[in-house]
Amino acid sequence: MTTRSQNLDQALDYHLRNTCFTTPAAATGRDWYRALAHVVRDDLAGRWQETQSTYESKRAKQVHYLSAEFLLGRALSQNLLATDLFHEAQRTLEKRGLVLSEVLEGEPDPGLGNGGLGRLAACFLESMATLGIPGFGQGIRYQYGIFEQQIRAGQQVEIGDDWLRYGNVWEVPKPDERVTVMFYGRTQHHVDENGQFSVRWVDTKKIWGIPYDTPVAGFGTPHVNTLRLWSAQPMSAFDLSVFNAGDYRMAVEERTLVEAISKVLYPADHTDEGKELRLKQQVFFCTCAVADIMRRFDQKYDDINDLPGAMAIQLNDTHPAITVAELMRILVDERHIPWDQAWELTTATTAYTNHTLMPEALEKWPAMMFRNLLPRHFEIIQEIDRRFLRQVIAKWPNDDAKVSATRIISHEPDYTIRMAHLATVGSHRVNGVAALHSELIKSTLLPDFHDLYPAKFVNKTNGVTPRRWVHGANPALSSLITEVAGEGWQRDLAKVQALDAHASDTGMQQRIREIKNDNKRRLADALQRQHGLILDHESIFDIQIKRIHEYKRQLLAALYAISRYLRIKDGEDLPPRTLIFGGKAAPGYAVAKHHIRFIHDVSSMIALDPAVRDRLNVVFVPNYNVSWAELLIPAANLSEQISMAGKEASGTGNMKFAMNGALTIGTLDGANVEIREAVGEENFFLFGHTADEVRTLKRSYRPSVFIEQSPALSRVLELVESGFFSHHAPDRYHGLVHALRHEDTWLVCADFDEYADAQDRVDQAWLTPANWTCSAVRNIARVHRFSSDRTISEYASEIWNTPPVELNT
Ligand code: 26Q
Repeated sequence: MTTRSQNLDQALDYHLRNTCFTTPAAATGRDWYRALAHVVRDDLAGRWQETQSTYESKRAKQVHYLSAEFLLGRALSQNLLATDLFHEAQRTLEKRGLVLSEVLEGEPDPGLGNGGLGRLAACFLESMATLGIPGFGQGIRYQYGIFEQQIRAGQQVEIGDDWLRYGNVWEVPKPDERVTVMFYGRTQHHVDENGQFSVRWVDTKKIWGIPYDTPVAGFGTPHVNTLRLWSAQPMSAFDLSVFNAGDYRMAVEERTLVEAISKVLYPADHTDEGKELRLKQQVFFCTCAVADIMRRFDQKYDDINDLPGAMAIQLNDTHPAITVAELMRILVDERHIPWDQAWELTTATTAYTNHTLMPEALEKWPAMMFRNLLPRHFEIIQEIDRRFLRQVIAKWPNDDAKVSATRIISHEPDYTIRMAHLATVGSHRVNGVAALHSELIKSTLLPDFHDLYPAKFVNKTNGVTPRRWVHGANPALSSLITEVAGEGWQRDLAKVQALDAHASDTGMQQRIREIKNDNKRRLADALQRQHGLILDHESIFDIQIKRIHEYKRQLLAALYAISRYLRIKDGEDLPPRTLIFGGKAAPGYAVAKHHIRFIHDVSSMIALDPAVRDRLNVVFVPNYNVSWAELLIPAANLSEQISMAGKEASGTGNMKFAMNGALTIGTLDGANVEIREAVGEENFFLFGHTADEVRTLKRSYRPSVFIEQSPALSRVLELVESGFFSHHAPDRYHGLVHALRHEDTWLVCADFDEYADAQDRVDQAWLTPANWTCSAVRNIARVHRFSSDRTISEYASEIWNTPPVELNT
């Protein structure tokens, strides 16, 4: 009889020789990674096929989650856990003198997303697989993911992320399922012999969409779902019959233009530049997804009225909103369904999630650009708009202001298509991603739409997968939870509540502190190895990791660090802190890049001061990504969630930190509100103006009022102005201080003193370790609601109507 471990060892040997074409003696680290990944892939293959054929044979309703971003993170470790091969792999490699954790680092971190929205999509796919819901991700197979961030002389430098360089073990190309995508051309309007009006879209430019499938393994279940990412390819390879050298060059250039569509992820979050290539990306993957969905539908159904019962389409923000027009085009033009019926089917199938209230992130396409690229879709949107405005006028007769506020194709100041309006009108549900955010959508972002269709608007508070963010990232905590709560908590996070009763036990507290300290050492080791950074693991690890954005207020934390520096210089006895930042700035976002430089300059000056550096260390972790998050979050004592209230739709890092026993310092923004309710206000450091107060204050805000009231903030601003942090360029931060004194759009000055007070409460709490650790345990035990399983169950029952499917095994 062979054991699983003998099998694994043999399989590893097999792939090393026959997939990597090497030998155990000659294999590189990357060879071992590739061989092990193939072993796990083989283990998934049968279950993947079984899952997909069961979904088909049962005609189970499918969810297609359309997203321009899937920020997956590394797969091997998660797939080892899902297949229950992790410990076998560890033992097998150990016998060969290798360390699994090192082999796992041979995998590139696929960064096909910018931040929260993309990572949420990845958590959702994993939860759908774990819950046995027939979920499909549909997106773009970017050849280049989010840029690699390097720091040179304190400043961000972007390097292209050629993540497919060494191949991708997990993806399976499906060229037989390629689809045609059309752009440009013109429309022809006909009346056929039966008097039937019809439209043809002709003279189009056609390209291929080639699907690549990645397995998404459920945890503790045989279900394996599919993420399907589309790659753009020209229809014809260049024409070899062309002898003319100029034509040959043009044919090659043509190929480059087509391939550009899936070449690179736009590295911006919350800014819409209205670039044609991005519009093409969106059209490309929506067209592919809709064709794929209709092909799957046609295989099992022949009555088009069954569509909403067979398929659900979830739009991850407005990036896939063109789907509404494309589905209408297919139904009306290609299947000759009457408009009203087609509209019923489209809206009953589609739902839209909004992820941001930031005005600059709301997508608006110039109407002329759109009409040129998609003449037929433009006509369809005009017709949707015309019919929608009839409803607006019926509700608000003679109200031109309502018409211009709500119309999909806006006329003022210029002709643009407002994608949030299209998505809202074209969906049967519109959801926000935290309770506060969903209220703000109704009251401020889309109030007229809410008046028209109140029942459309719902809330689905975000969640994160405990498999990656606790079980995978924090194995020591995972073992402790299993000891206390029993097996199975990974699939039923509510079980973790069992820890709450032990929050005051000294034994439990000792264990929790040891785990946290080990995680802090693990992080410190990695930072020393990779960046030469030295961290004091006995200090408070105070971490702010997220995209660099003014509304997220990294600047508030940096200014506070300066205040702390001054207090330590003054001889105050403050507990040692390590303030850790990580995050990328959009390459075109000059202010955010300036903030990165500021953090580095502050960090350097503090590090130069022997009187302070043992008590305060400011660290910037370069190239923050999912892999770094997995090291940083389990090591945090304090989680910084300090956005200006009303601006962070939800946040999901906040949830990951709390699950790993960090306490939060935060504003009443996004999901912070619900996290604080869940953990108890005594276990959360609250500060700052509320969203309502922000609105009122902003009417007549003068930052100088707050600066004058605050000796601490005044000193900080004066020191920055003095050029102390940039000796060789003393005016480097004059603009930054000037903006704070005279504008302060993000209320950094107004919230500074309350933030500093909250930080004082953090210090006080830290000085009583029993109380701190008790709060940490309460956080771990009480945030089970923020599992993405809970979120997905709500989407499934309240939006999609997709029950779990049992496999016939
Ligand atoms: C749009 C047009 C052109 C270029 C870029 C964009 C663009 C790209 C990404 C606009 C927005 C985004 C990303 C938004 C985002 O990540 N929002 C976050 O979503 C999370 C998941 O719901 C929330 O937790 C965060 O609060 C929210 O900021």
